[in-house]
Amino acid sequence: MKIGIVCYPTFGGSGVVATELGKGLAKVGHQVHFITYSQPSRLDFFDQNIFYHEVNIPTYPLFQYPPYESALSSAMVNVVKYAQLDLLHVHYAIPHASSAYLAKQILRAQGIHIPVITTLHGTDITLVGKDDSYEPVITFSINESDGVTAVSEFLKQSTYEYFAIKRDIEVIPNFIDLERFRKLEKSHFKTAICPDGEKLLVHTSNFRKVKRIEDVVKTFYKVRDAIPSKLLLVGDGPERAKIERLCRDLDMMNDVRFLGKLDAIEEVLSVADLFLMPSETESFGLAALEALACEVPLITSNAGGLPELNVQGETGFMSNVGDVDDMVKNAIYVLQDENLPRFKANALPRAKMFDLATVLPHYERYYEKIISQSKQNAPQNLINH
Ligand code: GMT
Repeated sequence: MKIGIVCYPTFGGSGVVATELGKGLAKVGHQVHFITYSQPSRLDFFDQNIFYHEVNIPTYPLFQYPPYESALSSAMVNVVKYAQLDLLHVHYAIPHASSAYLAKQILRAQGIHIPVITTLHGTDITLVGKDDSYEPVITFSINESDGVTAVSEFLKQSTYEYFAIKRDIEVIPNFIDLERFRKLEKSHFKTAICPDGEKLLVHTSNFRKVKRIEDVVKTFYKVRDAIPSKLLLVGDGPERAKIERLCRDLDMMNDVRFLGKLDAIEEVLSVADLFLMPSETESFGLAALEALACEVPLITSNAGGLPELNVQGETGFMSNVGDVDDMVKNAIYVLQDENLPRFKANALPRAKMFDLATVLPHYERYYEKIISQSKQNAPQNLINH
């Protein structure tokens, strides 16, 4: 198949999933065309089946807000036409689904039929999307997509709850490349960070409010009293300055390290003992899956789709959002020397259930189904590539 992938190329779960999916599809022989405003960070190599089309957004003094959606639709039209794509797969509803709808209509006027699949990732539905400013466009463009997928059962149900959706939504979970995300021999890192054999707790995110990083810090503050330990905070974003201040106020800077944005996240996870994700909401929790793949147990909230990933008492524990005391109690229990090996051993088998090799064929089957259904429904005079 020739597949166009549209996503946010920046540091964020939806862009990572879209990029890794494209790489996986290219590996099994599909031709993949990325259409984004900058090169996705995990796409820094040559592959004969991967093409990259940058969306050009001209500036003009009249535009207070450059019309990105129009530029994106035009890019989609050109790539579909000249690369003869079979399918457009857009990740994150805003504004990709509505831009794809416009591209589809433009192509239709030129006698070309292109099926569109929209994948919902989370904040496009649970936070930003349900805002009145976007809701009518989201509802319309989800209903007009030829296929819609969501990354968890929770997200599927939330979409039905918040929007008047009249169509089926297929749940295809996040996945993990177990060749990349695996426990590596990095004991020298562990010795450098934890010179006296302390336990290592890790949190990775884009430091947005929804991640509740202050709960990570408060949890660590109390765990550290019971068990000698260190905390690594990986990533960057709007909450960073506030969290640094909190760590200074709590006089914890000797035990907390901010690593900023880091590509080789698997190297840090390889030496971690516990991963913390106390999010307010989380449609799937890709970062927690990356931790499991590196054999790291989880302390998470029970929000959103996290119960579909973290198995209570097996791969770690879940607590109500904001219940720091419960997270502390659970973290201390998991970190006990007599318990930790069991939780670590349970992590990888759980991650294997979300192996790329299993989830990729799910996408391929869904693509084939949607392409064939939409061909049947398209007017006969339109060209199907
Ligand atoms: O979580 C983020 O801040 C990034 C966000 C995004 O939209 O890129 O991630 C969302 O999509 C990921 C991939 O499907 C999911 O694993 C994350 O759970 C989801 N984030 C939220 O729902 C908050």
